[in-house]
Amino acid sequence: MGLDFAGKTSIITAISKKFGFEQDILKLMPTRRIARDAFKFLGIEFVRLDFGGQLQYREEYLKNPTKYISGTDLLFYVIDAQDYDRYVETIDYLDKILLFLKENQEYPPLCILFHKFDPQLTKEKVINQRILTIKHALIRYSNDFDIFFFETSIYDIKSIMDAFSSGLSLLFEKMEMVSRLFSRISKNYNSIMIALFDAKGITIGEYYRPHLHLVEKIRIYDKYLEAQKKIIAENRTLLEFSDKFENGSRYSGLVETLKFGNLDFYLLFIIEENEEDLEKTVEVLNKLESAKAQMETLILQLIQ
Ligand SMILES: Nc1nc2c(ncn2[C@@H]2O[C@H](COP(=O)(O)OP(=O)(O)O)[C@@H](O)[C@H]2O)c(=O)[nH]1
Ligand SMILES: [Mg+2]
Repeated sequence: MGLDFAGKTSIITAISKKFGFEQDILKLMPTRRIARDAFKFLGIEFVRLDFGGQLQYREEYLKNPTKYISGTDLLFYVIDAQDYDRYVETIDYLDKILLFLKENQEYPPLCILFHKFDPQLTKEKVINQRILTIKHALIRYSNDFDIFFFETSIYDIKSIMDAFSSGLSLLFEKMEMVSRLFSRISKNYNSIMIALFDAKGITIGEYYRPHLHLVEKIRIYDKYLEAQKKIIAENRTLLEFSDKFENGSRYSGLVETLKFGNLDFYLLFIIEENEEDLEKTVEVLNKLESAKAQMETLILQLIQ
């Protein structure tokens, strides 16, 4: 939910069509009332509703909230972070939605997305201060709701997938075990990143080396998307690649498919390249095989 023009439909489009979605977004028309679609995650079917945000629709939802809002398991509220003039209006709408939920004693986790926080804006003082001000204002809801904040942009698909995955992870208690396992594994391998994605690119768990820069994260994720595409197109189960960061240091990556029944998962593993001794890098990647058994056990627990 969110005001019209906040970017809700763009976000959903980006999530569902990770590959080449830019084209679709240019053609988007304002959403009429509610657009529904369904997707499966960890074997469970979810219905996703995109609430058109024009005033007339907002009024209608709020007039009949039991019909439209009741039964929500997870709420993503999208704010156009660039549109300062509508901050008051958007908080007012969120206020009314939460008031209804509270009166109805429904407390779905709430993910608030400060959207259109485009990569070139991340270091700009004004927008950061404004966002911080709203966060302070919204904290008052946290007595009643579990609130999570995200900064997102369609120009950083990773930021959108992170927000969406984090939201979903709140509905699966065991999911955090995956990230914990990765964090443990990372200690043995001097790894930069370990992640597990489902076939749609939703993150099941991930570990990043602390202080990894945003540009490096985005670069790795783009490389990953490329690799996943190739794996699917060429019907492979494993792909290794090598690339360098802007500062020139090299890294090696590996993407491996894990299959459970009809569910596919992708394991991504990124380590620093040992340029003097490439054998070492290969060795580490091979050693990873031994950690796979633990991972598979965990995934099985998740999808049961
Ligand atoms: N700069 C920028 N523009 C965006 C972003 N996401 C969406 N937009 C644009 O915002 C406008 C409204 O998007 P739309 O998804 O239709 O908004 P909705 O009404 O909330 O569904 C469109 O022109 C999009 O191209 C973003 O992350 N950054
Ligand atoms: Mg829309």
